[in-house]
Amino acid sequence: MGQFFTETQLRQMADDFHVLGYLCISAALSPEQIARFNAAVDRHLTDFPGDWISLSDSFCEGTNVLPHTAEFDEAIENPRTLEVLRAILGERITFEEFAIMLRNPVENLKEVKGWHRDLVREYERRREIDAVSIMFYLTDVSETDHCFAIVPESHQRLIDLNPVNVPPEAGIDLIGPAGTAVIFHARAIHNARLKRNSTQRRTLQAYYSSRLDQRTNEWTQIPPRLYQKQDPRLPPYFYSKWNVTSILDGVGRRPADIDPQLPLSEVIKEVQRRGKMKMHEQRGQVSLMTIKGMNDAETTAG
Ligand SMILES: O=C(O)CCC(=O)C(=O)O
Repeated sequence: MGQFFTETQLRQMADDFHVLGYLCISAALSPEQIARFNAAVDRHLTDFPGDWISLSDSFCEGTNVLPHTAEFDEAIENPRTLEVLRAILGERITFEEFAIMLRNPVENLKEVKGWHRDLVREYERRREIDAVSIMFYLTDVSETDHCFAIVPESHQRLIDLNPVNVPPEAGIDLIGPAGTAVIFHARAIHNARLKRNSTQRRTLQAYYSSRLDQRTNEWTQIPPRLYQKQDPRLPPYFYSKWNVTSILDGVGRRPADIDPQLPLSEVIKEVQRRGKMKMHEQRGQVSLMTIKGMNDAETTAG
């Protein structure tokens, strides 16, 4: 018996997740948590402008925020959703990464970043993708707001689906009020569907896995405050990967040929550009020039 859900409910949620590749949890955050996280985002925008990366007209992301603030630890450890994540990933669940995402109102809806799988962009390496993400909505996401869209079952039954062949209008929009959480498999094909009259959408996003020997990315530092924490309510290996140096070869890793002096924001943009190129090269229909002109991207494991 969990604290928030019964064993039967947890098993059902885990089963649904394994079949569909995603799960929506309503009221995953209380109104008080939503207000507090929104205030923390406002503070972070003011106090740490250097943590924010603008990746497209709509998309602004706060990366590697944990060394600067403890205000989002509660999202990573949120008891209600951690119970579900434990049912999905088991007791070897480890924290991987965290980011704040802002999706701003935008004129150009074509800048949508496109259907993709997270972590690794090469289609033939899709089976290496083995992580689970949670996205908390800090603002209402209605029919007319930019939303997270997903192709159900594309992590498993439809694993042979290539994101570059998924039509723009495919998939389903996951809308819901502030406080909703979406848990999705990083291998499931997903996208940001941009809407013309959207208000600013704010989300917090974290990734978890059950691998102890490899991290999904090197952008999120896990500070001593977290890895030294002694909290019996947390899973035993939760922050154990703070010093793991083996990083999955993908969009979470600094390429060896990149200038070591390049700021993190530029490294992430370049990694995303290359990831996008790899994804489209496989289709062989998009010229190098076109790809170079694409300025939209995504960061976390995404
Ligand atoms: O902004 C969104 O809804 C899409 C997020 C995304 O693509 C990702 O998490 O990889």
